[in-house]
Amino acid sequence: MAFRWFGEGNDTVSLSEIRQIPGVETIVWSLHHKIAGEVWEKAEIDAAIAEIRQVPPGLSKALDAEVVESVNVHESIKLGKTIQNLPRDLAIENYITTIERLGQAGVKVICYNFMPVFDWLRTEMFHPLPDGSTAMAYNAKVVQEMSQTGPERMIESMIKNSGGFTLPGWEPERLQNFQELVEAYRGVTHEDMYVNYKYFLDAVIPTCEKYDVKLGVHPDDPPFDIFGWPRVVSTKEGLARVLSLNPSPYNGLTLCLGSFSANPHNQPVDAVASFIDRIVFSHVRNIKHYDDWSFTEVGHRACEGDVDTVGIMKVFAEHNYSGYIRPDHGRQLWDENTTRKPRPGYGLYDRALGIEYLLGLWDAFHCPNQ
Ligand code: DNO
Repeated sequence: MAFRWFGEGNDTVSLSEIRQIPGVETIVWSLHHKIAGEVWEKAEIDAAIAEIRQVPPGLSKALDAEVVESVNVHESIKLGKTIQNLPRDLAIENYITTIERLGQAGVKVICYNFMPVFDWLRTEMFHPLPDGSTAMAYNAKVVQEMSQTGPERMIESMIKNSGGFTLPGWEPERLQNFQELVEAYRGVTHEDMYVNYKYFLDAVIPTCEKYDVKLGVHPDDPPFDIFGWPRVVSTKEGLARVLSLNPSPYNGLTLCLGSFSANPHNQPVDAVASFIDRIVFSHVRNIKHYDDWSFTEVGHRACEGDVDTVGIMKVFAEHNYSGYIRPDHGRQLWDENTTRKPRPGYGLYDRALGIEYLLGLWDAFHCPNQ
């Protein structure tokens, strides 16, 4: 069981608090100041891992640093050409060096995504729920309207609603030459994206095998095309296709069930069962759909929303799944929006509650001796 932490000074949750959540063994971390395409320096990696692994005097529970989320893929790789002055092959070379260094430092899984231009997106970060808590939400009408008036409004909206944090995937440097990206994606098809994706995987997977680091692609969030840009990791067929682009077990999935389920046609329990051997990391959470493909995030319990988190954990437990799982996007509870002011979706309380729910299901369904 893992817990995402954004680093000292970049997160309102502390490592000491995470250490006290029963069952958490691994921290999901990243060098959040690194922009896509940049090489991660060995000294920075070692310092980040040492900080996570350090056990305070008098305590004995250690935390690992085996999962990185994310090493972002530069747009030149997705587009198969030089973008923002970075040639694709140089971006890939830098990615390979980063994999090597992370592997040497003991990292086992790297999560990444292959979404064009924008990473995950929501239209509301603090949407009020009926019980007084807040959660992130996606209003399809708002996005539809922005498609007409200009997607750059999405950048303003994400930044304005971020609670003062730089949100992962929404770093200003990444979106600096936004118009160049918009031009570059004009006419790019889903098929083009798969061709470029295969080129990337074939180049990096041998290094993953050599250094024993598994790559896990995060599904598009939300899993459908937005602003006319081709998203290729959105459906069961899309996930299967990505896995078939390179058959190595090191080409895996970060199956985020909340993201995947935002397309109401997707079947999360079936996806876990179908891809279990290639899921290297999973995010388990819940959302509630509205009939126009809008959704709100909700608590992790199955009956709170439309994602069968019980069925999901049953499949993981019955298969004696040995990859990493983390809770995801909690609600903001117990006045934490005013007292602790967390990153949207990444407060302490609801993710801790979520973990205990997921572990309860795991313990109920898991038969280690079978
Ligand atoms: C947001 C996250 C994303 C995710 C990346 C994976 O909360 O789900 O930022 O980490 O898309 O590369």
